[in-house]
Amino acid sequence: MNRKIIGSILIAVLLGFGVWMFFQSPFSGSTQQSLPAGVQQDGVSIMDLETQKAGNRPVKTFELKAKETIWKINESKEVEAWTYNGKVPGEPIHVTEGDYVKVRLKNQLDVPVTIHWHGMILPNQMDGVPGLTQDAVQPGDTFTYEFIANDAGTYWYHSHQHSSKQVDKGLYGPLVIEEKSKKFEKDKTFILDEWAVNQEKQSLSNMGGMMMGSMSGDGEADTKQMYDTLTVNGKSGSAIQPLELEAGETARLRFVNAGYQRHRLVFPKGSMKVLATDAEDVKQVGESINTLEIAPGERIDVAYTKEKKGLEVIGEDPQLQNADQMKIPVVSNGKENMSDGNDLNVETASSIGSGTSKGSEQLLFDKVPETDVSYQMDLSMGMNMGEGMAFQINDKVFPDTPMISVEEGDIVKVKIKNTGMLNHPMHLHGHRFQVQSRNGKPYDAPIVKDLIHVKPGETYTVYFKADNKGEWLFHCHDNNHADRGMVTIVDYEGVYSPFGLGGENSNQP
Ligand SMILES: [Cu+2]
Repeated sequence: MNRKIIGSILIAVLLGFGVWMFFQSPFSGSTQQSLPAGVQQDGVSIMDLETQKAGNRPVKTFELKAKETIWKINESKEVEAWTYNGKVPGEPIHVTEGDYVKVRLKNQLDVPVTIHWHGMILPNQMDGVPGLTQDAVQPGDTFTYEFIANDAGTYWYHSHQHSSKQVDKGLYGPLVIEEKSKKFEKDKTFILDEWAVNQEKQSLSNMGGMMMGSMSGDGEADTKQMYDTLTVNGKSGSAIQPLELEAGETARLRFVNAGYQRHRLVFPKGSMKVLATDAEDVKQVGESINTLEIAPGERIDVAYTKEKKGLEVIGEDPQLQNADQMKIPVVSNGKENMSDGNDLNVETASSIGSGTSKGSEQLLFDKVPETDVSYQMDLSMGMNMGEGMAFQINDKVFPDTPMISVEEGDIVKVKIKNTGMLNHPMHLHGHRFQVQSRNGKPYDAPIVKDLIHVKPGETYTVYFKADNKGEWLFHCHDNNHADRGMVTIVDYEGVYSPFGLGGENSNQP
């Protein structure tokens, strides 16, 4: 072979490698990349699907300004946060069941943002997913979200643009839909999160080797290395605002995990009952637990009774990293001694409620339904040349992951299996699913949710009805994983999305 030919082969190989690298990086810069073919063809645009109308419902209007804020986490820690209305969590949105909600988003940041209404069953074009249900809202622009607050419960909202960064920086807030007649006079929401304050947030690009070396087996190796500070409603340690309750008084406490790490909250024994998970009421089975495990993106409501006078504490399981930073003091008259938050003792976990075994009061299906569509979802980890770790669905990264193709009215079965080493809280937009079995063992009492925490080695079978036409994401809510590929789309036949990834709007779902 002469030199010329060898040279040409070399160039061809390098070019091929370059092209391959290009396609390995789904979200790089302003490169326009196509959604899977089925999403952008056939039938009606999702923008022409029916939206909701206020009619004679009470209209509740809010304005959320996305802006940068220096946020004080406690006396010694502050961060450059991105916020809705200058605080972390963002402006609370509290409405009553049946209200018509209008939220005007004004973007005062210098990056594009959106708002996704996590857990809400709403029209597709209000779902806030850039590149799929809208274009990202550009700096200086506004966008108005409108929907009916149909189903009482605990929800939250967050940006769905480059979420691994934007939600991490504080772009989230609570959305609470109250029942028309409230069951509890006291009602408080606590949003849990974690931050990288004293360290640069590490990238999963260079974490692979390190992580393998320190696998702790709890599926949290990556987040534990990435973050050093835990917060409750944006505050850490002794800066966390106490909950005020009289002895004997019961309150509804709504917990939301806005972070990417699972948390385990311990309550005084016998003080707590779970009321709802992901806005669905659960059965009261008399099982006594004093510990709640909350997955990233998940919501759990409890009824908590302060048993005694004096100080009580609800806090992170002391066995978990940085648990001291996540303690909610419960006080009666504010005179309790808690000058040093570190003196607050958290009881030990005696029994762990996973939130998935109690069963929902209202089921989607009375018995295991006949299915029209079956989808096997294998969650795995891999490496991408030059990109570091990849998080895959059926060995592919988004947007190359196989879609869940449905027709309106279909009953869809999804079997989710985690073959990797990290936890994956899988969240479905615009629908709720019924979790029917875990590791092949059917639940006596199935549970209805929109997020299921699938740990290494676990398999869950869930069912949902395709009754909300559109293009919807089904993805891991550890957005660091979603960012690296663990995303797919529930694609309805007969509709298409007129939007696209990247492009001049830098859409990055
Ligand atoms: Cu994940």
